[in-house]
Amino acid sequence: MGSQLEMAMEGLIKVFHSYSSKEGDKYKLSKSELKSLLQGELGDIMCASKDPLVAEKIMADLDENRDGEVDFQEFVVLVAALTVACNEFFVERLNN
Ligand SMILES: [Ca+2]
Ligand SMILES: [Ca+2]
Repeated sequence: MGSQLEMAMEGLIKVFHSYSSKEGDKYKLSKSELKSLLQGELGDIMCASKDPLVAEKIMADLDENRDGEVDFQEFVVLVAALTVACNEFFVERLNN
């Protein structure tokens, strides 16, 4: 039995691979794989954004090495940024 953090990390890895293995390179998210991950796993955040091109923008931001796909290392940058944003929201609510 892992700790809560270990289970969270394992969950992150599992989610990434369940989407990245659908087509092409098994270890990278293509644009359509990234889109279905965002819609399937981050639906609330995606709905909050009214921008129809948000997936394209996220893709362009994340793809550091410009190979047209998002690998795990690039993906965790997104998760870390979103987690920081959620934490700020959480802390704000605690203090009010
Ligand atoms: Ca893939
Ligand atoms: Ca890339």
